[in-house]
Amino acid sequence: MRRAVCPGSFDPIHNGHVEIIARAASLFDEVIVAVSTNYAKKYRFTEEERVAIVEETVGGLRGVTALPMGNGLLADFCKEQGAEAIVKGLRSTVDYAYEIPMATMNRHLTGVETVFLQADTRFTHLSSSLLKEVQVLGGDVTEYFPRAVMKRLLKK
Ligand code: COD
Repeated sequence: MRRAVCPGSFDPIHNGHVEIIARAASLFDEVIVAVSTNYAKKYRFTEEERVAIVEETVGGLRGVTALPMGNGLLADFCKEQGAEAIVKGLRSTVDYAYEIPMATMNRHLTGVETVFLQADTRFTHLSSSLLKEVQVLGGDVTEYFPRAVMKRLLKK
């Protein structure tokens, strides 16, 4: 049984995330989407809401579940969950430069490997923060969010 973790803040999950999670699900038997919370940061959605939205959006994919991760170490979470790999999406060389030290540190901490999937070109310009900003200012972001997310964003 090959198990991987897709970690992130997912505040909220967008179609770039969904695409990476779906590809991870085709490579691994089980994928845990780990919803992380840095207690020093402000979020649009609570951790509980983010987990519920992720579950509603990708919980129907084979082998995919969502779990809260709090503010603990990702490497420890992976060990606790028996995951051998972390799967992340890379949008650009900026992401690459940011991710490599974390991947190296996570491997040092518990031996967990990081697998990088290149982001689909339809989504390389997306981040949750950019999308939230555009949505709050009245821009149309419907093509970038799953329907369940759009519904909740409009309610906020
Ligand atoms: N297309 C494809 N993939 C994307 C896109 C996109 N447009 N945008 C983001 N992604 C992928 C990336 O792989 C990203 O890592 C993941 O989706 C989640 O994205 P975000 O923005 O929700 O997540 P971040 O960057 O806020 O998440 C950072 C982590 C929570 C993964 C990181 O801070 C972490 O590991 N925290 C735990 C504490 C820890 O262990 N720290 C020490 C690290 S060595």
